[in-house]
Amino acid sequence: MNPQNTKHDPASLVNKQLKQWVQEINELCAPAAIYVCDGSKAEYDRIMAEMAASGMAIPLEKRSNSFLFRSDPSDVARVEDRTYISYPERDQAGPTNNWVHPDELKRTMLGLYKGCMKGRTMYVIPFSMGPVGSPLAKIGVEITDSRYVVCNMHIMTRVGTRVLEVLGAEGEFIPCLHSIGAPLEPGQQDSSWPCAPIEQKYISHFPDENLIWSYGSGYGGNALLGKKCLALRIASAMARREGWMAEHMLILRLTNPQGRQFHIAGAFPSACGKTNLAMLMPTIPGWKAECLGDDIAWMKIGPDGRLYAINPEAGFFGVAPGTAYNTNPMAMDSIKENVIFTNCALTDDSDVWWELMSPPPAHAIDWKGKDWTPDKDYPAAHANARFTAPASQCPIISPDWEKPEGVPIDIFIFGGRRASVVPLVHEAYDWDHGVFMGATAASETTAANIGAVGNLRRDPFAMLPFCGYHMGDYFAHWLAMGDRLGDKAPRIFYVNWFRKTAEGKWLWPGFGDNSRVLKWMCERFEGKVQAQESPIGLLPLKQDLDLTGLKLPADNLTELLKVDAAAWKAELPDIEAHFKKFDSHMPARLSNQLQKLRERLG
Ligand code: GTP
Ligand code: SPV
Ligand code: MN
Repeated sequence: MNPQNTKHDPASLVNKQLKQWVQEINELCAPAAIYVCDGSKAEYDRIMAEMAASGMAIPLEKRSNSFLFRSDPSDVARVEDRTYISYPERDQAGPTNNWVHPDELKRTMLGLYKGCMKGRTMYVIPFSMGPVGSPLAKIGVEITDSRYVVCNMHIMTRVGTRVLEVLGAEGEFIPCLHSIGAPLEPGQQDSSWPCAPIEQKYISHFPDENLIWSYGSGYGGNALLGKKCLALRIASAMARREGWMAEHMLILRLTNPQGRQFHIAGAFPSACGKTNLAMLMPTIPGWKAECLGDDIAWMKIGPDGRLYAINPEAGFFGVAPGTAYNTNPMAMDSIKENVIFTNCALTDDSDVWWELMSPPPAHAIDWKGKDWTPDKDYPAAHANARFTAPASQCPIISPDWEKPEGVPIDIFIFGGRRASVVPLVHEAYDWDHGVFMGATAASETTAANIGAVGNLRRDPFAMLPFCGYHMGDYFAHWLAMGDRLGDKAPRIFYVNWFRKTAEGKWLWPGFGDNSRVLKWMCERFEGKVQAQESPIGLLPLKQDLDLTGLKLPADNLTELLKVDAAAWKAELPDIEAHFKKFDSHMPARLSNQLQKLRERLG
C-alpha cells in the first residue's frame, strides 16, 4: 500500500501538533514507511490479510472473518512490574506504583526507541475513547509498529478519519507511542510474534504531560494503549484534576418486572468476573439485563446532580478460558464472527477451543503451537487467552450504550476473588463505609498479569495496577465525589462470587444466578427489603434472597452469608499495614472507618 498523496500520508494531517509529533517519532524510530489509519473495514481486512499471509494470523474456517494469534510465550499478559507512573516527585506516584524520574525514564526509553521500527511500517492510529464527539470522550493517537495492535484498536476503540475531523487543526489529543521493540534488518526473517525481552519492556505514563510510552510488548493492555494506559492510568489523573471518575468497572442495566431500570457499575480486579456480570442472563423470571460496558467506566456528575457513566471502549477484550454457553452465552454469541483470538487452542476442524468451553477435543494445537490431547497435564489455551470482539455484536448490548451523555448510576459493586472470609454480599452503611470497602478490597491474583497466581493482595477499587497517581489521593477523590453527590450518590455493595468449600468446590453457582444478588441490591435501593446489621455491613435476611428454582444446599447459604468475626479480626492487621503505606495521603475519614470496624468486631 503506497500512502503517498492520500489520507494515509502523514503530510495530509491538518493537526499541527500531531503532524509534528509524527515527524519526531519518524526520525526517532526510523520506520520503513508511515501509514495513517482511516478506520475502514477495507483497511482492517487488508492489514489482517497481510498478517495471514505472513503466518502470524491463522484464519478460522468455523468463524467468519476471525483469526487466531499465538503470542511469544514470554508476552502473554500485562507486566505490572514493568509499568511506570512517572512524575517529577516519587510521592506523586505513591507507594503502589513503580516510579522513575521522567528525565531518567525518557533517557532510557529514547535509547530503546532509537531505530526500533527499522524495516517495519509505522501506523498512526487516531482514536476516540467514548462515542466520537461525546462531551465525555477523549481523543488519543497511537503510533505503533504492530499490525496486530492496529486491528485490535479497530475493534476496541473508534478509529479513523472522523476522529481526525473532530480533532481539527488545533484540538488536543493524548499521544500514545508504542513499539514492539524488534527492528528488522534487511533480509532478516520476522518471527510470528516479535517483542523485546522482559527487562526491556516499559509501559510508561507521564500524567503531567498526558503522555504514554510503551515499549517491548505486543500483548493486551501493554500495547492497546487506549485501554488501561489511557482510559484508566492517564484518565484517572485527568479525572482527579477535572472532578470526574475513571474506573475499572463494568456497566449494566437491570430492568425489574415492573419496568423500573437500575444502572449498576462494578469494579472487580482483572479476571474476576466483570465481563461475565456485564453480559448477565438473569435466572430469575421477569428480570432483564443489558450490557453497557465490560471493563471501564468514565463518570461525570450530570446537570441533575446524578453520576452519569459512559463506556469509553467499543469492544471486548475478554478472558477466553471459562467462557461457555452454560456460563456466559451472550459472550459466546458475541464471538461468532469478526473476532481476534489470542493464545487459544486451535481445533482440527479450524475452530478455537479453551478450557471449560465444551468437552475437550480429542486433539488440538495448543497456544504454543504444539500437539495437545486431553491427557496432557497442562491447559491447551493460555489462562489469559483472550477474544477481541466488537461490543455491537453482543445480543444484549443496550440500545443506549453509545448515548453521549451516558447512563445514571444507582449502584456500585466492589468485589474480588476470595475463597474464604468474605460473604456473598454485604452493603455499606453509608458512602464513607462504601469507600472503605473499596479501599480495602482484596483478591487472589490472576493470570491477567505476569506473576504468581492465587496470592491474596489488596487491590483497592480494582485499581491497584491502573491508578495514575497516589492511591491515598485517589481515596480522597472518592470521598470528595461522594460529598458532591450527596443523597444522589450510588449505593455501595461488596460481593464475592468465589467462595469455596474446604474441598475446593464453589459454594455459589455464580454467573446468571448472580442476578439473585443484584435483585436484592435493587430492592434495597427501592427500600423494599430490610437488612441485617453485622460488624462488616448490612447483610440480606435469608428470606429476601430470591433462590426460587435454585437447588442450593441450606448449608451453603448459611456459609455464604456468615460473618466470621474471628476471621475478620485476623484481617485487621493487614488492613492497618495497607493504610499505613499511604502515610500523610491517607484520609482520616477512612482511618476512622477502620476504627469503627474494629469496634464493631469487638
Ligand atoms: P478482565 O478482562 O481481566 O478485566 O477480567 P473480568 O473481570 O472481565 O473477568 P471475566 O468476566 O472475564 O471472568 C474471569 C474468569 O472468571 C472467567 O474464567 C470466568 O468464567 C470466571 N467467572 C466469572 N464470573 C464468575 C462467577 O460468577 N463464578 C465463577 N465461579 N466464576 C466466574
Ligand atoms: C485486565 O487485565 O484488567 C484486562 C486485560 O482487562 S488487559 O487489556 O490486558 O489489561
Ligand atoms: Mn480489565
